[in-house]
Amino acid sequence: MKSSLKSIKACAAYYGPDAPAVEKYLKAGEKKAFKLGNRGPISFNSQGLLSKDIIDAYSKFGFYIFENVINEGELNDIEKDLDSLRSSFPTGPESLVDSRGNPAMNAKSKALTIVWSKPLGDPLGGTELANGRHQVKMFEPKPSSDAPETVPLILLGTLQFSDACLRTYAHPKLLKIAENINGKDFAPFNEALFIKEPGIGAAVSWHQDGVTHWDSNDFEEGIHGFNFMAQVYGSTAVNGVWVLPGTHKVGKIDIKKLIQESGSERLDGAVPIVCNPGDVVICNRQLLHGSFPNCGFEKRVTVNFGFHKRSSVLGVKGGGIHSESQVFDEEIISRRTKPLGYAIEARKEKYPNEEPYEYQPFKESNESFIWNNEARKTLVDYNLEDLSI
Ligand SMILES: O=C(O)CCC(=O)C(=O)O
Ligand SMILES: [Fe+2]
Repeated sequence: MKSSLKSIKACAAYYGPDAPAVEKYLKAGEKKAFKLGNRGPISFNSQGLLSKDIIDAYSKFGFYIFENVINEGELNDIEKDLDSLRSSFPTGPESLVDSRGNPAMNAKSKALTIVWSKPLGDPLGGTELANGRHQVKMFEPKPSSDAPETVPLILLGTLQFSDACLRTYAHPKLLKIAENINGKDFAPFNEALFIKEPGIGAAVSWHQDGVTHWDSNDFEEGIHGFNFMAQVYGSTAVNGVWVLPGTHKVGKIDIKKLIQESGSERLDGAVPIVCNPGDVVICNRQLLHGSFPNCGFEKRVTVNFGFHKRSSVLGVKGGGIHSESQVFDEEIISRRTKPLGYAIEARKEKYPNEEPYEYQPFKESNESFIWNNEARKTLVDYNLEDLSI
């Protein structure tokens, strides 16, 4: 694990009189994170079930770090795609062209594809966006004078923009984990990139992800699903997601009150998710989490993709955050699952010697997929039907 000491100091300096408190908080959080005991390689027992110690740690803390999941070759492919994608981003929120004047990667998208921010800003905190779940605005440090006016923070609908991310989406061990946690008929959620470039990357204010099931009679710790967070460049106390362990079990949290009790946005008891490149986190969507603006020297890009229990989405009226609110019936879920079929085929093509994941619902419905240009076209705007709960 790379030491983030230099970045911690540089980051703290952005906080003026709070600098010593920030430095202390980041260092202590990092230390605590390593002591939790919720990281290690993916491991299944002889019956193919996820090891009990992993399930227990995931349930106890609400997140677990699978080490060394994405190998170097696969990471290189993702990095290449991210670089080329980044170079074809629009020049700003209102623009349809990239920096060379060519149509931007999302010029034809109807769905929302990029969430922008001012550099080191917190675009969601304290707003009504995303159902007001980001209750408090984080401190927004002043970026250097040569920072761009706006920076991308989130890219949505990743699978239509990157073949490498599409293939990672079908990683057989990760899908096996999804099956262990959410059942063989697990359903998709959404896919996104979180982009935090050094010196400019914006904050994602403290929040819990779920919006639909907090008052359900069937409320339980897994009802809003989970996200996989694959780390391309690693993640640190400075640029990574912070979580408050165990909060996925307690229901909806009054974040303003917690911040008041902690005396600042640096919540007592929170820890950063610290990862090497290639590590993949499983993070319960109910866990209280967020990330500070990236005032350090290392970039973070998270390849995010989530899964639900089928019972959490079937017949449920969507939360309206990632897609227009509508009741998710069998047909919508089946349509929204097709990208997984293409992803499995795309992965088979690239890694013919790997045992592919067999998704039970495709087997039952006799559905088969071919990954080609026709299929690629069907992915355009597929995220209009994200199963947002
Ligand atoms: O990556 C981040 O900074 C935030 C991630 C997040 O909020 C999520 O995955 O739900
Ligand atoms: Fe989140």
